[in-house]
Amino acid sequence: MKVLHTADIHLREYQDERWKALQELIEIGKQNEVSIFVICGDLFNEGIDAENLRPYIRGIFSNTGFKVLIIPGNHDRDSYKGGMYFGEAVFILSSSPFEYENIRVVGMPFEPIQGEELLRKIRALNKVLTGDKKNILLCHGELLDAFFSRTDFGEEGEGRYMPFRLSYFEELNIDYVLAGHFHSKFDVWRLENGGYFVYPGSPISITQRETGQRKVNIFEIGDPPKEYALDTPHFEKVVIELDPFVDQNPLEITKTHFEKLHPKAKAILTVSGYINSERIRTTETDLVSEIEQMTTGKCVEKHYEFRDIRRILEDDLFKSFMSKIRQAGYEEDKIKQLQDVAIRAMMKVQL
Ligand SMILES: [Mn+2]
Repeated sequence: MKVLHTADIHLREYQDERWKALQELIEIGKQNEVSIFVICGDLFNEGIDAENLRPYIRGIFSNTGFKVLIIPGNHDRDSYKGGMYFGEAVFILSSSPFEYENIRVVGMPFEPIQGEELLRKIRALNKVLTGDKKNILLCHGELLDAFFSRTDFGEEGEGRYMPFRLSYFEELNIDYVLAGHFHSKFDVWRLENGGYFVYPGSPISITQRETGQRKVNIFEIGDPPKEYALDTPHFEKVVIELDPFVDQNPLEITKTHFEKLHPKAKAILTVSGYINSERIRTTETDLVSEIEQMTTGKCVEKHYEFRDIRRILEDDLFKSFMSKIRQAGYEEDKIKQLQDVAIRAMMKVQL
């Protein structure tokens, strides 16, 4: 039996990029013939979004061939109150178990609790999680064992969100802890009893901090969690360091970088290093406008940090320094390093 596990989608509007990402996940679930489709919190960005989207949600979660299990996250914990109906195949999970063939799934909806109180809540699941089935726990919060910053969880504010440790699950008869709240990337830990703790990362970039191709977890019950790469919109850092001694044109170098970019990726572009305008016959201004033209619509942010150091490179003092370095027979790496030091020193004096 196969499970698709996704984290924070933060839906806001019908038919926007995030909505389309959810549709794509549903298609992937169908193609992979999963039996269970799990959303570990923050399906909605806010309560009001759930209110507006609920009728459409019923539609896309119908006739899929799989059950949809959802737990509330810190952003959408109010979205499910009052017996809201999300469709006949959709189950909003809490500590009462959802049983299906040889698996049992329980959920820990987000609550602002921590420490002893949280630990007691987890340990109490012991009564439910008996060894006759494969046990899965869904949760939404911060894993303290990992050295993440708060921004990895897509949160700006202070305070901890349902912080747990791997050791909290030690005495549980648990095979998989499927988690949400962590946006950055797919990551897996082993539990002491042999089970797995998994964050799949957000299936679409929510903020510019979530860079790289997005993933979900699609796994066979009994097997390890497995990342599945998505073709959803995401941000990608593109860092280009220009070397004034390399023959390739900076524009060509930039082009090569952008050809490698995923079609759904938006770049956070940084162009640093140095150019020799004399040699490439392009000024700083012209190069920037050429890059702008070539990357139209492909960047969300651009940082132009490169500098034209033609004057330094043409300077007799610099030239004689470099020829001495070359004569000394250093390794190529060392030459580059010394050259960089010389350029920096001369920039301080000249510019
Ligand atoms: Mn979130």
